[in-house]
Amino acid sequence: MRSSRRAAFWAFLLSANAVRAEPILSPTNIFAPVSTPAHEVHSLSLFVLTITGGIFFTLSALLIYALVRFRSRPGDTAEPPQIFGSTQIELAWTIIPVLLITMLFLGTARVIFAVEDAPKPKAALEVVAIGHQFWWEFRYPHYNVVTANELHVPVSSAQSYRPTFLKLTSADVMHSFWVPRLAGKTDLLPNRVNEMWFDPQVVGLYLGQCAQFCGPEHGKMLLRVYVDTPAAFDAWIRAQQTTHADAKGANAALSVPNPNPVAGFPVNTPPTLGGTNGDLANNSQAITAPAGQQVFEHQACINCHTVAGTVANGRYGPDLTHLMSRDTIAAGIAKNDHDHLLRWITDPNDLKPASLMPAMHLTDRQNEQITAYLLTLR
Ligand code: HEC
Ligand SMILES: [Cu+2]
Repeated sequence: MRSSRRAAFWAFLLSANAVRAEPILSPTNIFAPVSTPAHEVHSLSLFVLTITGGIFFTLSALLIYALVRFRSRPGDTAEPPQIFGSTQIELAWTIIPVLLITMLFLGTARVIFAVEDAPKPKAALEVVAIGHQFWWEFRYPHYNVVTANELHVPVSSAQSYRPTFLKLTSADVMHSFWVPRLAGKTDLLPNRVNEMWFDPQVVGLYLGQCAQFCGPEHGKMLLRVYVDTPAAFDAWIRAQQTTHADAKGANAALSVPNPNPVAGFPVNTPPTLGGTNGDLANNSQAITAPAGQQVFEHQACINCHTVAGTVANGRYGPDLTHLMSRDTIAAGIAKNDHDHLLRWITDPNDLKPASLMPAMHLTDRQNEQITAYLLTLR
């Protein structure tokens, strides 16, 4: 056990030198950059580490030498010779640090300008990232696509250079976007738009984490960036652009049109739009997607969530239009499958205490029905 842990430790240290060594030990390994800004930050950090490490070892060696060489010996009672000033030493310990600081300054300034002032090519993909307590919203303004927590971007190879440029802002408090293998951190601030970019060169999944304490569930605000081949990315965008139909059938009249005149705040109780419905009782018992959609559209769910093409047009929580195209729910904390969805809807606090989605206190049957409906949102 101990030796295997030690082996893992050394393997971790070695990965700093063998950057391209596979497998990557951690999906957030800061020593394995795959995108230009991350490469720049990585090589700068090694440069700074070399200089500061050199200073540390030189000074430690001098200190140890002085301690050993000039230690007090038995019978040695004489005062050591008193030296008052040495122009040579004064000059040396002024000029050498100034040179070192100048090197550090120039190296850092070069990286800052290379990353911050990088021109935005015409082909660049634009994404707006909005931080929420405790999840991420991603908007693709040119494609009219909105998704949550799982960002999809195309790979940026020499043949098709397509970097991703993010505009970052926040809906509430400060957050910070950090996917170590792609780029340095960038804060998301309310009432302000920050920018960052990356050009991932390897297809794959890159993990990250909100890097600015933003409340009790900050630690469960994870980030997933999927770098797709250009073809896979286009297919993903096309799939995200489709919308769903409103609840159909006899009961549809209850949810369409939206009975509440105040946009965005439909009432939860269905209005009686005339005509009793024989099917309603039967339908409302079955654990089926249409029954689930009925329940969903008559609960407060639609005040907070959007399902494009239906009455659900809330903006407070993640867009659910293509919920099932995501691998995880609630910002990467749980697998997106039947059981976790059911647990989540029954009581979000079970999976993510202090999450800002309330437990809706529906019946078990209604929760099962809604889950059946959610599973159809592909
Ligand atoms: C008061 C607003 C609100 C209401 C009402 C609400 N939700 Fe949510 N919902 C949220 C928020 C906020 C999140 C994100 C929580 C997080 O990840 O921290 C969320 C997350 C979700 C998720 C996970 C989405 C993802 O991609 O991570 C699902 C599924 C979901 N809600 C379904 C429902 C259903 C079904 C209902 C009705 C029974 C409902 N919600 C009612 C606010 C709400
Ligand atoms: Cu956060």
